[in-house]
Amino acid sequence: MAEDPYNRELLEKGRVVFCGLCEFELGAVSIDTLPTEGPPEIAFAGRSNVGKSSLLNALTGRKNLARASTTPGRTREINFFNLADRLRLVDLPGFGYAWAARKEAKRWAGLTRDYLKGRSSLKRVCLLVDARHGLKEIDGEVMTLLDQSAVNYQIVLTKTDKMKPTEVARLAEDIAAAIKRRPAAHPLVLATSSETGEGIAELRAELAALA
Ligand SMILES: Nc1nc2c(ncn2[C@@H]2O[C@H](COP(=O)(O)OP(=O)(O)O)[C@@H](O)[C@H]2O)c(=O)[nH]1
Ligand SMILES: [Mg+2]
Repeated sequence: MAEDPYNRELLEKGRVVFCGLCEFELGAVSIDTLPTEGPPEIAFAGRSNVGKSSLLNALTGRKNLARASTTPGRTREINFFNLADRLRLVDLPGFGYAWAARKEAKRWAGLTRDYLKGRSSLKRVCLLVDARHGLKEIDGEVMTLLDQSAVNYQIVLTKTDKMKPTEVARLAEDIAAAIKRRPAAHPLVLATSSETGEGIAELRAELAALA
C-alpha cells in the first residue's frame, strides 16, 4: 500500500488528535439545526453496512462512539463529534437501503447537499467503500454530487481483512485510476480494517494533517 507519506510526526499527531477527548455534540436533522461552524470538519459517508460506525469507533479508539448504529431509522440525522476542538467528525446518513426507489436518494442528497453547500469548515469527505464490493453506481452518484459541490473527498476501503493484500492493492489501484479525472477526488485510496486496525493509524495521520 502507498502509506509512506505519513512520517512519524504525523502519525503521532494523528494518535493525539483522535485518541484524546471526543464528545458527541449533536444530531442535526435539518439545515437549521446544524452546529455553528467551528473546528475543521471531516465527514464520513458510505452505503449502509459499509462499516462506517466501526471505522469511527476504530479511529477514536472507542467501543461505541457512533450512536444508534443498529437502528436504521435513526441514522438519517447528521451526527457531529468534537475532538477537543481540533477536529469535528461528521457522521453522514448511510445510503443504500431504499436508494433504488429514488425517494431515499432525494432525501439523502437534500439534507447532505444542504450541509455541503457553503460549509467552509468542511475539509474532506471520506467515502467508505467495502473492499469486497468495490465502487458501486451509488458511490459514483455521490462522487458526482461532491464534485459538483467542490468538496474534497477521499476513498477509504473498509473490511480489507476479508481479502488478500494483493487483491486489496489491485482494487485500490483500479479505483485510483477510475477517479483520476474527478475534480474533487483525493488521488490516494486508503485501505483499512476496523477488525485488524490496518490503515487506521495512516487514516488518522491523513486527517490530523487537516486539523
Ligand atoms: N471483517 C470485518 N467486518 C467489519 C469491519 N467493519 C465492519 N464490519 C462488520 O460489518 C457490519 C456493518 O458494520 P457497521 O460499522 O455497523 O456499518 P455501518 O452500517 O456502515 O455503520 C457489522 O457486522 C460489522 O461487524 C471490518 O473492518 N472487518
Ligand atoms: Mg452505522
